[in-house]
Amino acid sequence: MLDKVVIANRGEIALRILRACRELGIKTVAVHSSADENLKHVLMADETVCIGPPPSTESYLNMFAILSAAEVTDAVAIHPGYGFLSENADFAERVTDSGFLFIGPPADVIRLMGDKVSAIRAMKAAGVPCVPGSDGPLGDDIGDNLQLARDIGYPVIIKAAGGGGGRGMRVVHSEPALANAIQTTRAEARAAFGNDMLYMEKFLERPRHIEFQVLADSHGNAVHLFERDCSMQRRHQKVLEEAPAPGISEEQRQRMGERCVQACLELGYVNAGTFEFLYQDGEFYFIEMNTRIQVEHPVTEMITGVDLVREQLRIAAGERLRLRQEDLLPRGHAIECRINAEDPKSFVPSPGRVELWHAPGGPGIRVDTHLYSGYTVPPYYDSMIGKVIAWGDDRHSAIERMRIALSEMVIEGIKTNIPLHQEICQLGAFRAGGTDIHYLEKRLGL
Ligand code: MV4
Repeated sequence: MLDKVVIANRGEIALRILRACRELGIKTVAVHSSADENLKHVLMADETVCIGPPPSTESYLNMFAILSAAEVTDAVAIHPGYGFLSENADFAERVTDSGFLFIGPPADVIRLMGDKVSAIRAMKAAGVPCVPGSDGPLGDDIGDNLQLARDIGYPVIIKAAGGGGGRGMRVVHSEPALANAIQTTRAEARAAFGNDMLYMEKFLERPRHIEFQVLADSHGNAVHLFERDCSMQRRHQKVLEEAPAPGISEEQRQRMGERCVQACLELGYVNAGTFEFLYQDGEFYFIEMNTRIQVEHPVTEMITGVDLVREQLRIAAGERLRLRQEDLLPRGHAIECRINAEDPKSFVPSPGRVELWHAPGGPGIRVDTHLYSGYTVPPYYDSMIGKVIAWGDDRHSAIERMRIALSEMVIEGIKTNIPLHQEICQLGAFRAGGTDIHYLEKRLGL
């Protein structure tokens, strides 16, 4: 097993990684900004290194500082968590070139998936269904682009190859708007990503966001761990996730999972990964692949019993997957509520001192958080302070357990979005299941 791992992240995921390391007997190094000396995992880690001032550009995004910390502590591997440098191919490359293991896929696979045009091309080649679209980058000939949009059928969506997660895209409803939309999106993409490559897809108007979890080892073995429904979102920020996705047949789940596994094998994918799909009118359409552990990984853990972060560490250590596809059976239903330090109505961040914290509990309740009474949530980072996960025999029982857990939870001193989650759990459309990606924003009157 690995001897010592640098945890290149903060908050709940850093604590989650630390716990997985402990279980495997791996020593931990917490690297943190000067604003994060009191983070729970920093207090718990075997060693700590301050890597810079509060702004993440000077700390959690500072590759040299993180690599230096790995060197001085004699660590063997770096776990990037999610966000920050987790999907930065140049970082992965520098990690391995410096003689450390990167706990994620090879740098060239991260790079391939980071370019959405090449990602879609690879998926199509592997037999994964994609959105009808341009099959490559858009050229500058407006005549060609008009013909392409006509063939696809309006509305279409123009996306930046370097974008993803909601950045760098524009919907076009009719022919007269196309030329301008391409021009504007290209200029934005050049400024934001230093890459002005664009592609075009049919715009799906009422999709759900469903993603498949995979694990692949470095010996050519891969499994899928079914899907999550992440449709409950606001401004591209997921609010609540669940597994399995309501209303997906066992046959379709198996078929899509198998295609994702096949794609992993063809890509030379290693470690944990997620295939993101839009799902509409009974069909799946691949949009992007995430090459990291995700915030919402616990719902998959709850229905499969697999510790995904432990698997990431084992895979990075060169172990073979012990999981066999035929042994993986989804059991029950899990829901995750992301708890943010923010005003539940205006969504304005609400950092500050947590005066009182009481965790919910009971059968089927899991809380992933770095919160403790007396902890001060700093203003510099993402406002997510934890996640409550409820498991039940079926979806209804998971929702009821979640409602009780939310009502038990006490966080005083800062505002949180717990009231929003309580409201969602009471909504008829949510309780029925299968709401689309626009449901929450419409419901909130945005
Ligand atoms: C789309 C789409 C509809 N049609 N592509 C937004 C984030 C990025 N991952 C892809 N996104 C979308 N791509 C086609 N062809 C609608 C979205 C979209 C979305 C997707 C997933 C979750 C939330 C979303 C919110 C708005 C738009």
